[in-house]
Amino acid sequence: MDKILFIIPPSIRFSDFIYPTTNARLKKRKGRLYGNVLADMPIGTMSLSSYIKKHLKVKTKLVDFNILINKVDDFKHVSFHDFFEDTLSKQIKYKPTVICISCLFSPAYQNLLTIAHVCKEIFPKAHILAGGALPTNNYRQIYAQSEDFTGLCYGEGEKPILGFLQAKDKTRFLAGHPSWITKNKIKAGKSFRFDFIENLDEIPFYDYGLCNVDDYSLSPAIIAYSAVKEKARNFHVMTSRGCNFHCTFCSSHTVHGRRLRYFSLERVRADLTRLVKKYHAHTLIFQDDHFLADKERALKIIAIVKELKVKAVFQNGLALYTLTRDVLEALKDAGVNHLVLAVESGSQRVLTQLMHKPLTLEMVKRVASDCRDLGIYTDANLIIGMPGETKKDISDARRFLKTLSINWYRISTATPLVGSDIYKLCLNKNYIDKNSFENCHYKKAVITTEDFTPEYIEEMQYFLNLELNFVENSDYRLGNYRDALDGFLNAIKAKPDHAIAFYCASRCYQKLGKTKQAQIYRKKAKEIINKSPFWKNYADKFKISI
Ligand code: B12
Repeated sequence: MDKILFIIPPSIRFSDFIYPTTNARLKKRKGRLYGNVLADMPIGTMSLSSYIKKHLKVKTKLVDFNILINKVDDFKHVSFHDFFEDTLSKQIKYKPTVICISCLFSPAYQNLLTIAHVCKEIFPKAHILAGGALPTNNYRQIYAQSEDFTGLCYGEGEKPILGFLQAKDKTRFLAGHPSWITKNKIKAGKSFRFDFIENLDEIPFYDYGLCNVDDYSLSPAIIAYSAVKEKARNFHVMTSRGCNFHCTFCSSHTVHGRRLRYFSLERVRADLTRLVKKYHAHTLIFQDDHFLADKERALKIIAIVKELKVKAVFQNGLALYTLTRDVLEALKDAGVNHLVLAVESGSQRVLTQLMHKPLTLEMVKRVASDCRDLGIYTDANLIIGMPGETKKDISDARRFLKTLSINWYRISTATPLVGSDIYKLCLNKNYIDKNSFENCHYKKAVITTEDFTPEYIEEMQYFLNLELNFVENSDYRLGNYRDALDGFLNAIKAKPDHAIAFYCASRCYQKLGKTKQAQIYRKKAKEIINKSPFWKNYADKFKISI
């Protein structure tokens, strides 16, 4: 019987973990600061495990290094290599015959290679396989740098991995299967194809048993959702695969294709019910790339959520053109009071010509005001620094975004993900260094064009954050001083020297009639601005004089 060990590499580079930058969500442990890693339940791995178990008698185990590094209070290892070796040789009493590394994120690239190497030394007889967005797109580079892999999977892995496990002659099977990438096939100039499951119902209920549920409330992405107070017992679900849009910054289609495939509604009902009734889920976190692709189906799923009286979060940002008033009302009615909106840019030219999004600024305005009207809190995702974007585009976007009633903006720098259209464009135009893909985590700008430098984009990213979320905060503008204040106090919690947040909080206290508090916060803002050239610079830029 095969013993399979699933491994998720840390999705952060060692240097960023040990020496985190200020915008990389710092986390305090025993007084030290480490890079914070988001760790959601790994749906791909849980799906592979349940699919294999449906067909074969195997044992499976998961080591999710994101969870392990989040749990450590004081990281004593000198490198991730040392940490992987220690964990896999001493702490995990499991001798696998097949090791499956799942690597979705670009910054995990070196960790993938290191883990494979450590595994080869500790378990020399085991087959080492890998799949996910990185192996699918970077297989040439991986094989150029590593001798440790038996095979890399192109796209989704359920059918390829089952075939591999069933095969008596593994080498022959790998040679003949279109989704398995091997060194020999690359040398022979072969190309690779997806081997998808068309009817997703063939995949059994995900193997949630691989995960310790409590571990996944340590740092899931919903920590950032102010409207979801209960962060424990959240379960990640995905009711469809694929996305039919052509957003130039996305790489998801390289793994899942553009055609949508679905779980049937009966299956969705059965799985969600099981999660709520048997697993006591408080929150269901939908990870679908395009949940609203089929509106009727989406409305039925929302009705199931309502029936189950469970919280639902749509983490990936819902496509605005599908958020008609009736959909928003159904979401609100089902208890959804916080949405992430995939606005991406406030410039029509950037949206249409550079991002290829079928979205108009009128739609953005309408959805933002409908949400405000219905009492749904909105976070909008924005990307700045797309190849081709000009300084004028950024200032047009600013002007428009300041008129919206979005509660909070999450501003990222454009990142050329491997497999995305902008990656190819940036390489062709020499806008990026070919090895910079490992830095692609939306916190750091890496693109240089005729119009801007990465430094300019990072500066604008922070400036826009201060302008849209603080100085020109929509809740403040609309007289919701209590809500605005909550946002500013949260910012102070995360960054205790945030002079602009102190200043904005003082304005709210003043409006709320709490003059004493207003004075205290104003005084604090003044102290910080006088002490810190960093904050003095921003105070000057926003013409704040105290
Ligand atoms: C959920 C999700 C997250 C979760 C985390 C997921 C997790 N497990 O921890 C959260 C919300 C935290 C997240 C955050 C981010 N994400 Co994200 N995320 C996703 C999303 C939407 C779904 C992932 C998923 O569950 N897929 C469904 C399962 C079924 O697919 P899968 O995991 O790929 O697994 C299948 C195959 O890959 C393959 N496979 C996988 N492993 C293996 C192993 C073997 C051996 C084999 C044979 C096969 C195999 O088979 C699996 C089953 O079919 C994907 C897009 C997508 N649709 O995949 C983006 C995606 C992975 N994210 C992406 C990005 C960029 C980010 C962010 C940087 C975004 C940001 N603005 O900050 C952050 C950074 C996260 C971090 N490093 O800390 C990119 C990654 C591209 C890249 N090269 O880096 C993707 C591809 C989306 C995109 N825009 O292109 N993300």
